[in-house]
Amino acid sequence: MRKILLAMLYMLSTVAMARAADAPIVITGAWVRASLGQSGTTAGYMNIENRGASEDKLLSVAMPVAGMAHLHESTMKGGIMQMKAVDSLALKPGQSLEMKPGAMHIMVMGLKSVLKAGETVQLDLQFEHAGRISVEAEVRGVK
Ligand SMILES: [Cu+2]
Repeated sequence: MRKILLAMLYMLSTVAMARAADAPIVITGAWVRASLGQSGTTAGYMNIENRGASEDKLLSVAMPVAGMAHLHESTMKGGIMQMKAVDSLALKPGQSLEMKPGAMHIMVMGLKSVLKAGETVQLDLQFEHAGRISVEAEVRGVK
């Protein structure tokens, strides 16, 4: 099932490639988890798609309302969830990446204000070739 889905996504992105040659990197569904109490830490998620003809690389992330933001990956090791920092993220032509809880995410630290569900916050992504892309991320409550 997963393989079929991936194949379908690949076909869709190949079709879209011809139409969006001027926007090789497309970010959709960006959201950030609402603050938990006064905690200065949260996480952000999004889908990144490379519709271009060459590889691109996400080099860094930043959030104006936070002191720091890093690419992180969560993995399960012996039943324990672990997180590690990811230096950069390469996306081949036609490749999409879904960030989600328990997988790749943007670790946000040092929040300067409490993030409430329903608000939007800006996320800045720096790509090797596409340059800086800013997106509005929706703040969603903890489920
Ligand atoms: Cu993390």
